[in-house]
Amino acid sequence: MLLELNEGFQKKVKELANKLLNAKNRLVYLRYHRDADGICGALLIEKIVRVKSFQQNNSVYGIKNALSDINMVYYEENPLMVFVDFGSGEGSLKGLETLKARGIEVIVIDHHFPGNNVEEKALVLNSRLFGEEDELGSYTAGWICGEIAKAAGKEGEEIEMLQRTACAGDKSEVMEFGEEDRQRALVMDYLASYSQFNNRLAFYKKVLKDKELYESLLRQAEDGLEESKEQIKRRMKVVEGKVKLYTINLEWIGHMQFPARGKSTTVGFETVKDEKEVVVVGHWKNGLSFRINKGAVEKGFGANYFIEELKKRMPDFLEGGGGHGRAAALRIRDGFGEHVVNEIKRIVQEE
Ligand SMILES: [Mn+2]
Repeated sequence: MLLELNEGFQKKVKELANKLLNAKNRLVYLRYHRDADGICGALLIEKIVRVKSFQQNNSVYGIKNALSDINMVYYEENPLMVFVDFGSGEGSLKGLETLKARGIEVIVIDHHFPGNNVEEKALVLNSRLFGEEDELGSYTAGWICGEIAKAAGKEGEEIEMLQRTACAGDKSEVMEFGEEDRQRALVMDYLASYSQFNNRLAFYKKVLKDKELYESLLRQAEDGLEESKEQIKRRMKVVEGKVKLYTINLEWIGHMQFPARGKSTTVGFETVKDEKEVVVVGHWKNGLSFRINKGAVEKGFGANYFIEELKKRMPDFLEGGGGHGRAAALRIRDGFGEHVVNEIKRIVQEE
């Protein structure tokens, strides 16, 4: 089953709890990833300290983000930035470095694959930094935020509920969750995909409390998910080779649609994950997303293997991103998604 997190983790949790408790007189500027895990994490941080919150629609924190944020807090004295469920990967290092150069203090709470020496750029609590095992990634950002809230002296069923919802959203087994948690996560993912409205945390809170609104959104989200499942199944193509490779062209899903492309890849993966050795690649014109089952990882076909191979074979096409064994995302030079997918097919088929 799951790995125990060590003492170092607990120490970091406590440190961040204190940092947030002591930030009462600072502007705390919170950015959260646009999915259930990110939203739950943000709601949990908000229990510790008052925040000004913004949804992050991109899982990479680039220099553009950093410059716009620096402008946003330009006249603030000693602001504290908190990133939840994104921002510690390789692609975010330059963004973090830019904030650091400006002297802004940044906390990053994440569980995606961390970039090299990211801890030198910010105060990072990423579950993957506490060992090599891929399962560490199951300690999601929302779950970690719940632990920080508890360490800050907050308690109650709502904290557990938000942690369970975060786990349900990311399909993590760290906490047992039920049907209601799954539904709650679905509603949040659904709302988050309409991110052009720049949803505030207050809005998510309202939806959770307003029964009628919640029920109506849940029905819409369930319908949307059913419909996309059918579409995704129809579009899955299979290549037999050293492992079974399923590809899904997700070009028809816009940037702001539900379910988002990464989650759509998961939807496709769910339908075939029990086969022997399976690699699922969802792709679009400037990116792709890997979901890989245990059998394929054990055979040596983890996401990191594919990414390393692609870097060797077509370095000019890859723009960043990353991941580990079972899940990863890649940004690709605009228009070259199809080429990269063809190379993945080659990798699977060649002798
Ligand atoms: Mn997450």
